[in-house]
Amino acid sequence: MTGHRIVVAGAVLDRDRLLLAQRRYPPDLAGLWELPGGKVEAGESPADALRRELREELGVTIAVGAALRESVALTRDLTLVALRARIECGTPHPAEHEALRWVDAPGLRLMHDSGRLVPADNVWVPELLGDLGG
Ligand code: 9L3
Ligand code: MG
Repeated sequence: MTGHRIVVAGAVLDRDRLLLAQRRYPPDLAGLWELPGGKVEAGESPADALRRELREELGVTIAVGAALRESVALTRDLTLVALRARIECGTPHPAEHEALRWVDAPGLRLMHDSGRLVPADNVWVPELLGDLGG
């Protein structure tokens, strides 16, 4: 487990909508849409890391909720997890992403079916569609 890192992503939900963010890097992911987030630092819980990342990336304060069921092995020593979140304070603006977009269930299905999501994030789509009532 030495050197194992967790990447945490936020399923930011507002009623029947989910927030997606368009990546700028690396080149193979640029232009694709993701649940925003980043790497958990030493001494942080995944929830702490998500609060920090979404403050840095979107300028919002969030309340963290339940984890999504699936996790994804990105590499041998990098695991991706997702936590539900709700914005408590602020309006999201893309400090590090190309753009942000709120999608409802049909919008999320369209993004998935047209291959516009970051591949790792596809695993969460069925559960998120359930959350969005779709
Ligand atoms: N990643 C995949 N899906 C996501 C997030 C937030 C991150 N929803 C992958 C992309 C990078 C790695 O995790 O390979 C680290 O993410 P970041 O720190 O570049 O956002
Ligand atoms: Mg990030």
